[in-house]
Amino acid sequence: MRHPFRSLALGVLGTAVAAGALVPAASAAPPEHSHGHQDTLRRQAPRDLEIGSAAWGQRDLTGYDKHDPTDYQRVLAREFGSITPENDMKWAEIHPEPGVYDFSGADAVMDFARAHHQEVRGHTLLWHSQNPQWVIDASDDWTCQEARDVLEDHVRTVVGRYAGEIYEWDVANEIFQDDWDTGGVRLRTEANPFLKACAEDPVALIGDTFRWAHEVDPKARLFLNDYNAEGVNTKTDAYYALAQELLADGVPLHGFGAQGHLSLMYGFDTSIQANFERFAALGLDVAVTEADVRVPIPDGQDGPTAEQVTLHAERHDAMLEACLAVPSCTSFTVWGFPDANSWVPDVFPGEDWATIFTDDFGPKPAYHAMLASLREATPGVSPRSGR
Ligand code: 9MR
Repeated sequence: MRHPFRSLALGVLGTAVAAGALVPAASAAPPEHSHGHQDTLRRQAPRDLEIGSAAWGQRDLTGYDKHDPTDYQRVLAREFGSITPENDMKWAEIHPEPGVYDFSGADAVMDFARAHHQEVRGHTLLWHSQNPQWVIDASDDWTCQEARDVLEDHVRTVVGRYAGEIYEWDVANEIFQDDWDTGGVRLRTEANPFLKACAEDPVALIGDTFRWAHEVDPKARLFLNDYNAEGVNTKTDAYYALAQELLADGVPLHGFGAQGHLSLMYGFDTSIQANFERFAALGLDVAVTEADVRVPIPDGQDGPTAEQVTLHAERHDAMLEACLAVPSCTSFTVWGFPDANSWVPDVFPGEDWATIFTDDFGPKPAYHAMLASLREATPGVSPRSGR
């Protein structure tokens, strides 16, 4: 079903980009809410949908002073009802040495979120990337039991520390390879040190990781999460089969997250709603967990073109609308802001402008398109489900 609010969102967009071929540095301030409050994403979100952003506690939130917040902190508090620690809960940050945990960055996120009545999405417990050197070195010789012991201690310690305060956890992140990897779409039993040690039965390890997390934090909703997982494709087919297998085995799996890292270099897969619906039909929550839309900007081009700005907004909005259209979609998170804070320019030379705020914290047309879609979805009262 097509979301009825799409045309309204595009109407807002049309106005926003009509001003010129290239984008103004900062778009106009958001319109005032009818009750005199500033209209914000979190205020307009339906009651059963969190609108979130990634934030890097260690970099951007330590030393937070409520009497003297940075511009970044002000926007993070104002606009978002949920925060995902961009790096602070990853192994390399939180568990830098064997038996040594460093909670400083994660605690900074939790403290900020508490101060602003925000939810926190935990990220992440089982991943092939951003593991500390000691894990990489030790894993060469791990038996499966040794890998399990290390992982279990980590999961119980990290999830346990924040038990009751994290509404969703990306338990397993990017555990499937892509089409284009050697061997095609299959579990990452080479790149992921834990799955590698337990390559004989990686699904058992994945299931137990969810079980450990659930034991120490029974309230948290536990997710699988991946990129290139928006539409119906070979990777999401593999996730769908895995989800069925885990559920049949009684594993406390509660959700499927599509990261939503898009680029204007590629087309947009419109099957995201259909994909979400099939996971929802398994009884799972779904979420867009890391949305951003990269814009290719050739050398010498001064910012995105008007057409790129329109597409950047449309794709953010299309992901949000797919989420709004599926009652089981519980959160929509953008992967940080503004562009100066984004991971994109470091990793994709020639691509930029991926986030929804300009570097001086002006909301881009993508922000206005999202706000319009949320506004139409009735603030505070979800029209989507009876939950
Ligand atoms: O945004 C994160 C960046 O700061 C880190 O350097 C990077 C390390 O791999 O991870 C980025 O976040 C990733 C997320 O944790 C998982 N999905 C892909 C994200 C972008 O790489």
